[in-house]
Amino acid sequence: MPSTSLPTIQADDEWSQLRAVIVGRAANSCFPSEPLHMIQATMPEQYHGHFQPNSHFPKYVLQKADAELDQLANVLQQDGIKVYRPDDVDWYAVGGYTAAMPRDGLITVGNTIIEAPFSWRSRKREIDLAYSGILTELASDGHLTIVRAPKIVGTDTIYDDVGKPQGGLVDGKYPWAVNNSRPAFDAADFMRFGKVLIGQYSNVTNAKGVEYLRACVPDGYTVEMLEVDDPHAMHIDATILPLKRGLLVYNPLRTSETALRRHSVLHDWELHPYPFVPKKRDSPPLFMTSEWLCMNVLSISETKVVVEEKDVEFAEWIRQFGIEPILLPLQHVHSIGGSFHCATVDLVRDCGGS
Ligand code: ABU
Repeated sequence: MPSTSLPTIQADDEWSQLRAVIVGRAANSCFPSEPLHMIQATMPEQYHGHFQPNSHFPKYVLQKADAELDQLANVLQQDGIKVYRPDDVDWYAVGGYTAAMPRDGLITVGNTIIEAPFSWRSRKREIDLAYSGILTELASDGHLTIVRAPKIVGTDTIYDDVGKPQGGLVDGKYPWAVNNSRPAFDAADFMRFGKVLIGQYSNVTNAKGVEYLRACVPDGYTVEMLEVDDPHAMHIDATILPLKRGLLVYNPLRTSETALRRHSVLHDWELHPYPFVPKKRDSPPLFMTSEWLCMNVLSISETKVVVEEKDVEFAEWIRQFGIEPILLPLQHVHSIGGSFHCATVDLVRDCGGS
């Protein structure tokens, strides 16, 4: 039964029954233009040449991606979930990227929606341009706090030596593509486990960004950082996947049970490494991500999860945990940068007792 009224904004985890959600839009998306060293650090090598100023994704990708997102929105609405869609933006005209990946820019923590202080210059206006309408509408909920990202006045200092190739090991570690001169994070570098958020440092999330997030979350919430072994790290949502309370799947190429057990909230959880290496797909091209996107699912509840229809191996594997996979197409959205988790922001979940 489609629902019309919005319950109070509140989401504390990734798995409780979903009641309201933002579903992104693909129209007019452009390849993000960032300094070469950032593209080298985060994007698949064979596609580096695409990341130029004002370079659209192929038209067929955007058209099919929007059809996929519309279908997702319809399926969720038919399940009684209230769906919000961003405004249309001409990303070419504004030198921006997309409205298809709202998870990167917004995170609901309890009754607070926090806007990410993006490191990418191509994303600085993304929330203003595409989501102001939604945020204004939601602000009429008297219980909601919206924390907008600080505006940068003058030169952004987040990149060192712009234009100069960077890379190579420093003290045995790969340096991240951003420095720590101002707070920066992408919201998709964090997952919610009740009153605890678990995140990762990455090529887009720095130490000041984590401190800033700690200052933004409501009282009683804490932010912990997971040890991840991934020089290309950008977003944690193909590295860990809490499928339901007490059960987490992880990408064993990026993190480990030892690292996860350091977080007391996971102390008594079942932790399962995904045992297969997902198959690579070239068509449509995965311009911006790895094949581990199969883990980037959207949970409707602790027993129902939306999975990409070609990820049959993953879908069958999660059935053993009592989870019913809902198979939907999203491969053209994958081309733009993410799957169901990236393409959505949950606004309301029934999280009592998380
Ligand atoms: N936000 C998508 C992450 C994809 C990946 O880690 O490969």
